[in-house]
Amino acid sequence: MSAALPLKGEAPLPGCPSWPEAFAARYRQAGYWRGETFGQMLRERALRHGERTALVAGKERWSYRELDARAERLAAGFWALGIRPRERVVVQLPNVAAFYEVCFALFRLGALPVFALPAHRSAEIGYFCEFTEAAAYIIPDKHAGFDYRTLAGQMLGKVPTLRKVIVAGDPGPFLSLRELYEASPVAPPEPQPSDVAFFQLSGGSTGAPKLIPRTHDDYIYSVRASAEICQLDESSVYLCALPAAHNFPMSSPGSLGTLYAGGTVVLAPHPSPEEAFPLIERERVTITALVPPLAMVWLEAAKAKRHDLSSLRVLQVGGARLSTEVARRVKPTLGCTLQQVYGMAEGLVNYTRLDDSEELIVTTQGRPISRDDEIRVVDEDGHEVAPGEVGQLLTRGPYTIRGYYNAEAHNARVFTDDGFYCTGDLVRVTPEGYLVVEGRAKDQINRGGEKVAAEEVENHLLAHPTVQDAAVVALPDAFLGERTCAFVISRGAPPAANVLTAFLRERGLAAYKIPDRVEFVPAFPQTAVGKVSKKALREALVSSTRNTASPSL
Ligand code: OOB
Repeated sequence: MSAALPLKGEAPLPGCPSWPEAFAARYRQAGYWRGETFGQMLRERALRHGERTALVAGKERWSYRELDARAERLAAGFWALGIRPRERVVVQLPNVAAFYEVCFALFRLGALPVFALPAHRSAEIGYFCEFTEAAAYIIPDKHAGFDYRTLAGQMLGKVPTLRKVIVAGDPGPFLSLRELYEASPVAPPEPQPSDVAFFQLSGGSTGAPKLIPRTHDDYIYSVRASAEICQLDESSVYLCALPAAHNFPMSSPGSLGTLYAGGTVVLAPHPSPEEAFPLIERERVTITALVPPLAMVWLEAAKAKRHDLSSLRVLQVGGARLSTEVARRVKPTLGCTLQQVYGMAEGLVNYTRLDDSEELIVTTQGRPISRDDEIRVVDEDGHEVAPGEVGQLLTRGPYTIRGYYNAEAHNARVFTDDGFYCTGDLVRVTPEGYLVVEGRAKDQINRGGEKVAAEEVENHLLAHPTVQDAAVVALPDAFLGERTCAFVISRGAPPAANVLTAFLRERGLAAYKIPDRVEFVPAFPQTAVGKVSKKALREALVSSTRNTASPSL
């Protein structure tokens, strides 16, 4: 595909709000957006780093040249299948090498991956396929005891736009990824740097997850700047232990930042110390990223000193609030620097810097990547609070989206008229300009970094015939930070709690969204204006659970 023609002068993808031209011009002029696409980036890295190892996954070890060649062949294969630029492709792969060849092939073609997580089931996947009118769905055969081909069969039966299911592994009745290698080379038109490259998923707080359109320009900027902040270079070895498709391990700086810098990405099939520690020792991993509960598990396991973890220079922790006590244990236990990462798939990412004082590192969630990340901290009326006071964080900048995909009404609520994204996070800014996350104004549960939108679970509960009303709230938890509790008003005699949780599973809801606890109540406490008071429900939970051991994971 060497003589590819760029798609010149195409209008932006319909339904994807973009930056006003004055901002785009400023971001280009400042050198943030450099007019590069992910397809070009890999091609250029293959020329520069040819035989260096790009990826290590199980028995696979791919050089930059090999990853590039595979992406090129696969792009031709997707083209031969009839997949065209801008068509959406739901990608649901675990931490396998195929994830990257698939991503880069789609990037090169300008087809748009929708990054589902391996934990998603028919409720989520069906929604992504229908909402994006996906043309294809790419899956593993089996992973963690689940056969994705069964799910794909259901999707084909229900989503009219879905034409192809492609399997990385034993294809069963579908197409194998390997077969796509046999297509003859073609030169489809290549996307523009300002085009949307893919969709990330929002943690969300409403009924349905929102889709986040990220462009080559904006995402490559965040990846490049993140790699610089984390001092990645050709000698860096990044262990991808969290799900590869999540924004944190993908871009902060994650696997894409590592590939940008010419380093090596090592994939862990599971983030447990049993899987990860031997990989750190064998591959001399220098940096990795975890959510707080996993960091706690690693710190405990590292005490046994069964593996040589001395190559590790940076442990990033983010996705949910890390307690200061746990933060303080990282350096003494693992002998490496902790880096707190507070980010969001919508854009803004904050990092503590590697040379910050230990006090800043353990007590704050860092500062933004860019001088042009604009930050506002506002009260409930939208007025800026006094410096150091807690308020909701609003942000705008060179890699923060201006709106979700096809979500006009929702966008009007969560983006200000002048384009700031309302994060729903309650923060304060320290005198050094660092952010501390103090809480949340959005109706979401952060279950150890996995985000659960209360309304989404409530809607599924309401579909059960015995449920008259439902309110899902966060239950504080020493290990996960939060778990979910569903308060339910039943019609007549309440069913057993596990009848409701089984019902949610049957509806195809991802396991991490299934309430950890169900409480039946005769009525909900109300706010002064007659809305359900989730605050009162949370307080009732805290007082009733004090002195009770939390259920195990
Ligand atoms: C990351 O991205 P998302 O989109 O899954 O979740 C974003 C939300 C934030 O709005 C905030 O509520 C929470 O997750 N969060 C944190 C946090 N990092 C994220 N809350 C407290 N402390 C932190 N360090 O989670 C994400 C994306 C890129 C990099 C890192 C995390």
